[in-house]
Amino acid sequence: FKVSRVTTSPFDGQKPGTSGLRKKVKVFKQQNYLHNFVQSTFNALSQDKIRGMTLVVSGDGRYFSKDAIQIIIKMAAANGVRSVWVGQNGLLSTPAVSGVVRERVGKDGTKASGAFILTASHNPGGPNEDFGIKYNMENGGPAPEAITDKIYENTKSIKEYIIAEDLPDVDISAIGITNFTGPEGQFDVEVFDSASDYVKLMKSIFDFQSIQKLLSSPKFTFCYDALHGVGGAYAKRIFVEELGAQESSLLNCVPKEDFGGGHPDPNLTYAKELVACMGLGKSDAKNEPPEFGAASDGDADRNMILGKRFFVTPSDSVAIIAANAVDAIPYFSAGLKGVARSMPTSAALDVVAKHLNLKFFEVPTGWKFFGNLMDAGLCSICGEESFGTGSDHIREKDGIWAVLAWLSILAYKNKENLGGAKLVTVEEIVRKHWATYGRHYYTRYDYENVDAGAAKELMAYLVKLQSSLPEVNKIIKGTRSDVSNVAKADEFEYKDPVDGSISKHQGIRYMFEDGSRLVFRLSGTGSEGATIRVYIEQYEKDSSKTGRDSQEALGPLVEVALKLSKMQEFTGRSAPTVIT
Ligand code: VG1
Ligand code: CO
Repeated sequence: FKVSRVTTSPFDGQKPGTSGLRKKVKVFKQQNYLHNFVQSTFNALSQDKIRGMTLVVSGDGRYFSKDAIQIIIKMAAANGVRSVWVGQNGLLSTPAVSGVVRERVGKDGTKASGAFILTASHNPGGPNEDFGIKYNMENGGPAPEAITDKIYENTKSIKEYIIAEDLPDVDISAIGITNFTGPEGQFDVEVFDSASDYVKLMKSIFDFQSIQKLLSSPKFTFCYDALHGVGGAYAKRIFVEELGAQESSLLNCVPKEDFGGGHPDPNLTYAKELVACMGLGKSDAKNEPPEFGAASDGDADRNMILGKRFFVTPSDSVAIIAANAVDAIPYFSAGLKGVARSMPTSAALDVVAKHLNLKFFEVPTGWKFFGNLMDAGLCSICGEESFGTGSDHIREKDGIWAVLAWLSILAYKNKENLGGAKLVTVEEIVRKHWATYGRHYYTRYDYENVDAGAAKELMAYLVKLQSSLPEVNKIIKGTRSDVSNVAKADEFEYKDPVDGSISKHQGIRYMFEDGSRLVFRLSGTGSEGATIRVYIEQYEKDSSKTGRDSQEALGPLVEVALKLSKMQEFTGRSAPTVIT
């Protein structure tokens, strides 16, 4: 093949957000739009990193992925990459990509040193929906801000990109290696099975035998919903073939380019089928719901955990996994190095860390901040309130890992019960956890697609208000006398304990005297308008009061949050679009 230089000019707004660049497919389909971003990424990495490297390119299989993969292969060839690794049909979950970068050994002992992940995660897919792309580094984790800032700078001044235009399209549906020769020598594309490496990794972490005993026991019933995301490419292999679950326990496990027209976000609003199957919400299910249910998002890095008629908040989930990991999961049997959560995530994990005397970190939203801690051996388990849970086995959050972690805990607690005794349920595990550690009532209100200007004004108003506590407390007392005073407020700023880098403007926090918290931030993953997120949290230590309905318990704080932020005045919205 030849290398062609193509003249181009910059596009506005190619700034990677919380997790890469996400835009409408129509935007990505503009001539040179994807090319500019890919070249800007190559230019942000050092030349000697790219020359001869092995690059992973795959994603959740959403609409436009196949075209994008061919474009990136041609650009990689021209930029001096030695090999491109592609999951069959372009499918690799985000956690699987991270695992492949870290663990997979190719022919002649080659290892990958970077990846383009093609996904807009939980955002819908299809010709009128979203596409996304992000770059991960040689540790398997998302590029740090220093790199994403550089990429963005490059997109603003790009004048040309290079591409092997005459390279034929590679058949990514067939496993195998295709060789090419370019001006600088060999280039090849290897298509490999999307699941094998990931399955192997999971088997090295969990005790599959004990999970298998649980899953194949007639007393235990199970349901997993991939929401037509890439999780489906792993579910059958892991849950059915390896662990003996019934095939009928898998819902929506055929990956689709448009996720069946749905919103592949595993929460109580969007995972409707699973929610009904588990007997939650307005369900008229005739059958007895399964003991355990779970869902993952488009790229299978998020998870939702449900018990029979019972929802486990993601903030509780990570705390409960951390509290039980050493006993229930072989990978952690030597102990945890530390735990971490994102700032808006509830403090349930903090309490566990304190009890177990573990190192603890609070980082800004987005997985990239956990990676440094893990690379430095400071953190084993971490999570976010946004249905993200994971560990240092990779450098991304991991939906199926979280499901296996819960199954491990259930298997451990029920070791003796599979014969005759009643099974310990998900709900009982959670309630017992609350009784031991106290409960963090938690909810998040999302105001999606609000006017970007109005959202900015609201945030600016809150930043200003935050600096005057007497003013804040006057508003609170005028709204609800039963809500305690704010003791401290700030705009969250993070100093990475490993490399000392500083991330500013990471959300506004109001911390109350009784341990309650209100957090406001703008989403960095949307593709249109702005999304305001309000995070509401209240701690209850008294074990006689940990059984209340969460929305009811949080009612007064919610009222205060809306009043403090003048939500309706700024946005015109009287209600959020999604509550989780
Ligand atoms: C959201 C979540 C954040 C998560 C990010 C990526 O970001 O709040 O916790 O890490 O999505 O998840 P934001 O900026 O919109 O609040 V995923 O599954 O979209 O890669
Ligand atoms: Co995701």
